[in-house]
Amino acid sequence: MIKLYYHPSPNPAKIALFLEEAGLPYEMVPVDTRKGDQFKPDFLVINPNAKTPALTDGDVTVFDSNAILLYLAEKTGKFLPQDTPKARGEMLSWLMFVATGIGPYCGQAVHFSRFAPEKITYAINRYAREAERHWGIIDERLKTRRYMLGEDYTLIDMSVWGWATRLSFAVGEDWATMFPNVKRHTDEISARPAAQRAMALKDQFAFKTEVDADARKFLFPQNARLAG
Ligand SMILES: N[C@@H](CCC(=O)N[C@@H](CS)C(=O)NCC(=O)O)C(=O)O
Repeated sequence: MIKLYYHPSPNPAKIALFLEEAGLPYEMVPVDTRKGDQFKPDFLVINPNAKTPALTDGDVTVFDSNAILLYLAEKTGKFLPQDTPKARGEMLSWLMFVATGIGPYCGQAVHFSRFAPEKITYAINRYAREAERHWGIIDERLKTRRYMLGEDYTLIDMSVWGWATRLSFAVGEDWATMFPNVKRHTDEISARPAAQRAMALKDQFAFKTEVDADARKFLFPQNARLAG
């Protein structure tokens, strides 16, 4: 049985969506990152990077959301583009674009605007504008295509959807006006029954919601070095 190490946040959401879309049986294992579960020795064996999501499938262990999407797509043969070098090159480019651009810039935009102990105008602007620039590229692509790779719904759409559902948090309330094609794409995916089931996963466990002083210690352990 596949085990999904899950927290209700953007990167694990992509994997829950894939598992639900593919109809793969799986067990959700809660990792409450606001309570420090990501640093428990048993979890660090699965993901030495101490982040969610991670997945085990028998004796296979995979961590990092986009690696997991590719693993599941290759395992099932589902939600992949055509098996040609051209289509595979396109798929890999967009998967890495999400992994190295969308995810990190949205994450840092949220961090500096909402969680950093000091409001640093330069950092807030740098990450917010870069997050916007990356979403602008996705929006432009979706202007002429129903899905990221064309007419077929693939793992790339699921990868984009993870952070798209948190865009108001990452780039602000007017995200839908700024990125109307992303809005159309996100709404279409969110309405799918599999996405509804993926979004309901968080209700199976009482995850901590407060980002209080204890949670900050686990989420931003490097802040301890600021004290001295
Ligand atoms: N590159 C990783 C990033 C994973 C990540 O940052 N996960 C967040 C949730 S979206 C997390 O576990 N945060 C808790 C922490 O940083 O301690 C991926 O795509 O899976």
